[in-house]
Amino acid sequence: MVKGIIEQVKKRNPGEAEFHQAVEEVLESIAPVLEKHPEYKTAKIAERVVEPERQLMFRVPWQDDKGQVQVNRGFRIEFNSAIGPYKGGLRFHPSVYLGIIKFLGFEQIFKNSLTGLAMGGGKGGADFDPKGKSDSEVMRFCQSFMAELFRHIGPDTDVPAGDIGVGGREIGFMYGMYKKLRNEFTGVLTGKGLDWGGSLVRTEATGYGLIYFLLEMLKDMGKSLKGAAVVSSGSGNVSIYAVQKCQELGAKVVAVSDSNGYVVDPEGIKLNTVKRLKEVERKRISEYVKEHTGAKYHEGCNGIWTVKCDIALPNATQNEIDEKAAAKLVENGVWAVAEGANMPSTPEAIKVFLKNKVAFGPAKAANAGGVATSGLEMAQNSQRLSWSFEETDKYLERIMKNIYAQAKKASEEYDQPGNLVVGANIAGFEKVARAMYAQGLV
Ligand code: NDP
Ligand code: 2IT
Repeated sequence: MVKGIIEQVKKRNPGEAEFHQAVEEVLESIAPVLEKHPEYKTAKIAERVVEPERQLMFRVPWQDDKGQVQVNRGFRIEFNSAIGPYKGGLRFHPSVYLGIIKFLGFEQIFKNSLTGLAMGGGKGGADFDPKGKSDSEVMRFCQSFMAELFRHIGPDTDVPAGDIGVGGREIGFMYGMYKKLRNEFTGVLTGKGLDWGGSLVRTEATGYGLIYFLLEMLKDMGKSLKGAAVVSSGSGNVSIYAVQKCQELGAKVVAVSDSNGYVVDPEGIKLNTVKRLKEVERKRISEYVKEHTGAKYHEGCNGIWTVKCDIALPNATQNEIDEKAAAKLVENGVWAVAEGANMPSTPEAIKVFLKNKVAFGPAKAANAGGVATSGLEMAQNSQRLSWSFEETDKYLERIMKNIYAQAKKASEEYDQPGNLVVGANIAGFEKVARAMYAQGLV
């Protein structure tokens, strides 16, 4: 039965390979839930959950520093609001098109459900490349983007945040424009600055949350992070704070990357250098070896998976680990993989990990700490209060432990113990399905 739905999705959404991939994985996992609940079949819950409630595409014109007019395309997919307002990030990257935003929005539905907070699923972005642009160009782009998006979002309707290419700077420019157009100071975006409604821990949340989730996986294996060799791809928000937490807990992070290449530092990555290069100077990771001569830079980002490690953390982008890379990691003795990026392992790569009994933490569970802390930012905005770092961090840790427990329990209930892919998909789906069913045909 799910085969037919997958075929229909492919036909109705031609050329959107990433969206097809995400739908296929989730629907195959939840097939037994549909068998157990004939009422979901009659109500066509699966057919409805793969169709976004609303899809917005819009023109984003702006002027570069030379006075030339540029035109980009903006997106917001309001995918599912069964359990809360649409919630999910904005991605600014030249590769962005409808299929990417739809895959991300679809994944977000189940991820947000797993957090236990009241957040529906959404995602947006633009095919704009912030790289090499001046701050003024980024500001003009963000303002133009928000000049359209503002009419569709709101603190109880749809709450965007960051993702690839959208960090504190971009959120600031977009928030300013929203506030001006609506004449309202509300919690309409998360990832805001600490002086104007942001939450402590949001910057660190996805990386920290990933490691809290990984610790639960390791606990069940009787292992720890102490002395473990870790490879973390990317050198953006997720990778930086995952590396920080790993190092704090005694692991040795030996490699990080960006879209051009990767650095291997056998003595352990010096995170302060990475942070300065990436967060402040917005430079390439290749610059790292100028300061640390014991380290080596290699061109090409995917080679990072040939670096020997115990734990692999794909923290850059979708489909960055293919079957061959997974096989190489296994050959080199990897024993755990936890996904900080969204859908970084191809379906074939996941099969390799599961077949070889590598502990595997799937993205929608393992990287939910970012959106969970966004949920905590929304809660603080509603209270007009700010919580302490320790309090927020503890809350995040509790949420990640709970997500692990839910995914593990569902995998056991559905006779696939140890398969957290199936466990997370089922646990995330069940709550959304119950809510959709209860709310009738809307
Ligand atoms: P950033 O923009 O901060 O960093 C992205 C990093 O990944 C950069 O090092 C970038 O390199 C690299 N990268 C981006 N695209 C590619 C590509 N096509 N090939 C190789 N490397 C690439 O983004 P985030 O750290 O926020 O996001 C990373 C991943 O985590 C994404 O999959 C995102 O969806 C996911 N995620 C993010 C959350 C968040 O809260 N920020 C929450 C949950 C998931 P370069 O600088 O060269 O572009
Ligand atoms: O993929 C993700 O979960 C994010 N980019 C974070 C979304 C959010 O709303 O904080």
